[in-house]
Amino acid sequence: MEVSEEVADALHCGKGVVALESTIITHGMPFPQNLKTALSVEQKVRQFGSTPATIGIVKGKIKVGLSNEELEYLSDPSIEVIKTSRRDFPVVIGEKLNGGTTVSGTMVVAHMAGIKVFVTGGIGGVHRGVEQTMDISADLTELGRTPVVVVSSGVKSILDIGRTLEYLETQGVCVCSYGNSKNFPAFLSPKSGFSAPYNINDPDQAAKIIASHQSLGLDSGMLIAVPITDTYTNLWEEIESNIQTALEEARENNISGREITPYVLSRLNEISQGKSLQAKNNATVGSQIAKSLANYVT
Ligand code: PSU
Ligand code: MN
Repeated sequence: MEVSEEVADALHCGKGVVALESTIITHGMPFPQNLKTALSVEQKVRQFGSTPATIGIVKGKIKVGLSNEELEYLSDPSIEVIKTSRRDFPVVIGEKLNGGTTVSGTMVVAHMAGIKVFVTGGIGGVHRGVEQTMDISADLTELGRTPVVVVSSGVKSILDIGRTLEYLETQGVCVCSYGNSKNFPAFLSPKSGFSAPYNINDPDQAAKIIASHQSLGLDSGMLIAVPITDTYTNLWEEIESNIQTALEEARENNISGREITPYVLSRLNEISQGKSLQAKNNATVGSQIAKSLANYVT
């Protein structure tokens, strides 16, 4: 594992550090939007007082704090990159391949590096049709076993949101909505029809709760769900019908396993616009939380 100088310094000085994933770059968005979004998310983290640490794997080396050149390299659609969750590390590292780390993969590395807060757009969840496929994202079990706080928008509506929340409860994950309501957000809507068990109102309250989570030594993670703040909400109904179409298409084309999330998302252009907006909004909140946590813990 190689930690960049900037990130190592920030960790050493007890500054706020925010981990960022790279699957969103390698398997989440088309070029050049992927690179642009990655850079502007890092910029947001800096603007609100913490240090960004984008995590990924370059030629078998785990990087904590990818340089701009490395970000450019991984963004290039012509190079081969493996979508890397916990299960994929042995092969990606052993065979010296490139890896875009998912939420699960990024949590594994963030924890190794001592980073407590991780910001992303949306996490994986229980897929619709789980009764047939048993497709439950490794992100959920990772949240159950790795003590990292994940700040994300609500779960995408390509997933089964109710079952995702049930599964997080089973895994012992503390789930909190962020802002002024207990509504658990869906990715492009402030409401999913489900409630989060807890609500957090500001960075200081988040830091206080995270600090007590840490002092108890619970091995599980936490999920802080930030609702959308913008006007994409009105795309909601249109997106729902597009999701149905994309899921049917995926079934007809026998797309399953780790290919399903990137496939369905690539069929939904509206989500792609919402995505960079959400990532930036979450980066703002996550940076403030990490900064506040740094003060709290010292
Ligand atoms: N949700 C998105 N965009 C993404 C992902 C999820 O809106 O790019 C990625 C994240 O990296 C997440 C992963 O961890 O997909 C989940 O994949 P799966 O459903 O195969 O577990
Ligand atoms: Mn899956």
